Amino acid sequence: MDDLAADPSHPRYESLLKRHILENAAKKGMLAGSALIAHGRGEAYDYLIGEQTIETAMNATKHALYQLKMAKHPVISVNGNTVALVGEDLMKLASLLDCPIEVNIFYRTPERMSALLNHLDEIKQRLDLDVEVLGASPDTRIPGLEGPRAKCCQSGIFLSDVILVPLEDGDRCEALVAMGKTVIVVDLNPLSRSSKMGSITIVDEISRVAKNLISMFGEQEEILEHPFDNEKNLRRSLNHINQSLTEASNFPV
Ligand code: PTJ
Repeated sequence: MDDLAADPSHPRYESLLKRHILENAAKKGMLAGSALIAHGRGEAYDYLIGEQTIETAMNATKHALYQLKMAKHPVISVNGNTVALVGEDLMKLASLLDCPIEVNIFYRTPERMSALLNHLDEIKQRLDLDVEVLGASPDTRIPGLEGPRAKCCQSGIFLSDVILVPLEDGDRCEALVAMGKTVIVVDLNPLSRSSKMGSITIVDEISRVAKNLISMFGEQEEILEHPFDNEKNLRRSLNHINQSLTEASNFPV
């Protein structure tokens, strides 16, 4: 990012870079009006977990990867923030999983859809990836949802048995679960409706999650505790936040 004023030696460089990437994506028409608000909320929770992949997040990530690899029809659903921040890594992950990636946005406009599809297409050409990018022509709907946010593709989201949906809206997450899918949520807020609704919730920043999924892809799988208990894992994530705050405030327990 050559036009970012901050120097890489700045202690908050990573955070400044992400904001800069989102600012540029907004200028290209890729983002929803509230995208930066959503990012800010994520940043606040990231502070609380220490801007790191905590143990519970790694546990959820391992389960998520296992489910994605075992799936008959895995799919990666992406929205504006996700394409801007980790479009490239999620395209690489889709290539490893040999699954489609579907642009499916909450605040749907034709202009945003084409900006996002063009961005992913540019990545596909540049990296020479054989990934099917869906979303341009939705041909069915997610049952139980009203309006344009229900639109999706039959061969992508609709058919999928396991779906990775970073930064998803709680309502849509609930509707996907009701369709019988294994829904993998990535959300820094362990208290959000999506986090609670998901089958596997990864309480971590999407850039770290994407890197972890890619780096663990070829590794020998560990024996995992089955089935995954999302509620318990979320409680453990909240406990991590509680403990960090207690330590930071030096409050006697
Ligand atoms: O592109 P669209 O139209 O689909 O809209 C995307 C947004 C994100 C604007 C939309 O889905 C939205 O308003 O989301 P919410 O309801 O604000 O929820 C976003 C959740 O993602 C919040 O709970 C944040 O804590 C979390 N979040 C934000 N940034 C990150 C994140 N989680 C992981 N990594 C992040 N970088």
